[in-house]
Amino acid sequence: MARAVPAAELANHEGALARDGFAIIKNLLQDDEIGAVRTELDRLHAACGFGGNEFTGLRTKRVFNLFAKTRVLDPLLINPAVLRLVRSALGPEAQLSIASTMEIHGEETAQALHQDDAYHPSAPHPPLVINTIWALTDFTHQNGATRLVPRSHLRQDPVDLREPTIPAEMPRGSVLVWNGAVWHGGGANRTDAPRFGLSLNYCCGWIRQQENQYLSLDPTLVSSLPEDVQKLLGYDICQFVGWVDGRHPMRAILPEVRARIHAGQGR
Ligand SMILES: O=C(O)CCC(=O)C(=O)O
Repeated sequence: MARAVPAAELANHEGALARDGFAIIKNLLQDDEIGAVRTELDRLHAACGFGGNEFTGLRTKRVFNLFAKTRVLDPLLINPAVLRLVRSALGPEAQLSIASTMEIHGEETAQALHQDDAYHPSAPHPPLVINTIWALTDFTHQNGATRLVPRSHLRQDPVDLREPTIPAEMPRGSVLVWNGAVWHGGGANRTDAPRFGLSLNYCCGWIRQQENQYLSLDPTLVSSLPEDVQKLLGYDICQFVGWVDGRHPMRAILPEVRARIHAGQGR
């Protein structure tokens, strides 16, 4: 079971996320939970090569579409402490945008600073994306901890890409939560051991998800998941956005309803 974070600690993190653009919740996962997640992600990494360019990382391994491939991450997706921070910024209808691993191997160079909500045309703007990276190894300056420019989500102009950053150092089992408008990047790994991060990136419920969860996930699989997981994967209505032929997406996902809709017979 993940650590239950006391209310006062959570309130501090919420303040830091709004003020500095990021917060670190330390030691959320116990060793056995980290072990279970790592076993599963290592299995998925077995067939995975390094990235194809400097941005994705010539010495970095990434696996995407994780919720189609394993159930071991469901408890992390709905972790109450993380969701409290995510929802404090994005509102109650926040959803997953993209899930991926980021395993930075030795000799990787620092990734260019960037924003995760760079598609928005102006700055500063209300929070649209809250990203998280779960540390499945310790994160240190030496091994490539995510680097951030604090408070850069409040700026109007892009940062100088050589601007000083701070490394999000944290023990394994911790999670870094940051506003997608904060300039950040993966760090250089100057050690012999990989730095393993799991990124669960959330966005407002009315924004298009970075990873298309409707085509990425099999409808039969989605129907079998708990309701809170379905909703976070985007199978929900956000105000008046997300209907399927006048129905809630979870009604329309039923095979007989899908068949009628696709046959043009509607609901
Ligand atoms: O691996 C990290 O620490 C962050 C990577 C990142 O920001 C990205 O790939 O967009």
